[in-house]
This record gives sequence, structure tokens and C-alpha cells, in this order.
Amino acid sequence: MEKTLILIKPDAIEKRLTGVILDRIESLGLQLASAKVAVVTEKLAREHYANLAGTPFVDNVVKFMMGNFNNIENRRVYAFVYKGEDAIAKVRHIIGVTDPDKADPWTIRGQFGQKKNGVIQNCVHASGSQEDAEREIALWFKPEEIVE
Ligand code: IDP
Ligand code: MG
Repeated sequence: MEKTLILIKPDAIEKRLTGVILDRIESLGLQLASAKVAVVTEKLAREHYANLAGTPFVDNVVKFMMGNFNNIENRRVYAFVYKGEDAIAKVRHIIGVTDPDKADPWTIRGQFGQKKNGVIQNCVHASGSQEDAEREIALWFKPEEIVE
């Protein structure tokens, strides 16, 4: 059974898309293993996006994840761990590729993502590999918060 980390990003919170996104993930037949409203510090955002270090857009991505470009209360994202067979690939399939202009129009990112303030605001994060998922889940959740 694979686990994957899902984050509802600040643009999706502002647009009130949480229910839409969770409804689609629920339709995949996966099981929810944990959920929280998480306060995003600069440290957490930088650790989560360690793969972007050195890119010209990393600072904007960090600001975006801290809610600086969206009209939301406080610095927050909604974090979820889902588990199930092929959970990682199944979720990535329905969210679409990183760039909303290139994502299939029916995907979450294709429908609701946009480029704004020098950052791709694409509504949702989902782990890209098993290695990423393990690292990311450990970053956002304590082991005892995951229901097995
Ligand atoms: P992913 O979210 O599809 O796995 P990554 O390459 O890991 O894509 O990038 C993480 C996040 O950083 C993206 O979801 C997007 O919000 C932002 N991002 C990625 N590439 C760019 C870019 O070229 N310009 C601005 N923002 C970007
Ligand atoms: Mg990624």
C-alpha cells in the first residue's frame, strides 16, 4: 500500500476548491490516513521544495506557499495523507502536470491553475515518487498522526 502527501495550496483555499479537490481524490478509492490544517513557515516551505533550491523562482514559490499572494487567513495549507494501491500515480494523474497551460483541461491544475506573481499557482501538491512521499509525509506529519 502506497502513501502520498496531498497539500491544498493557498490559491485553492482562496478559491474555495478544497471540497472539489477532495471529492476527486475520494473517487479514486483511496483511504484517508491523516489530515490537518498546517501553518507554513518559511523553513517548512523551503524544506518541502528542497528540489527547487537554486532556481530563479524558488523564493516566489516559498512566498506563495506561505499565503503571501492569496487573500487567506494566516499562513496555512491543508495537508492530507492518502493511502492505497498506486496512490501516487493515481493522484498525479488527476491533478495534471505542473504547468496549468500544459495540463490536460479536465485535470485539477488544467481547470483551476494559473500563473500569477511569478509563480505557477496550481492548487494542489501531490508526491511524485515513493521516495518523495516518505520524505514529505515525515516533514508534515508526526508518525503517530498517521492512521494505519
Ligand atoms: P510539481 O508540483 O508538479 O511536482 P515541481 O517541479 O516539483 O512540480 O515544482 C513545485 C512547484 O513549484 C510547482 O507545483 C509550482 O507551484 C512551482 N513551480 C514549478 N516550476 C515553476 C516555474 O517554472 N515557475 C514558477 N513556479 C514554478
Ligand atoms: Mg514536485
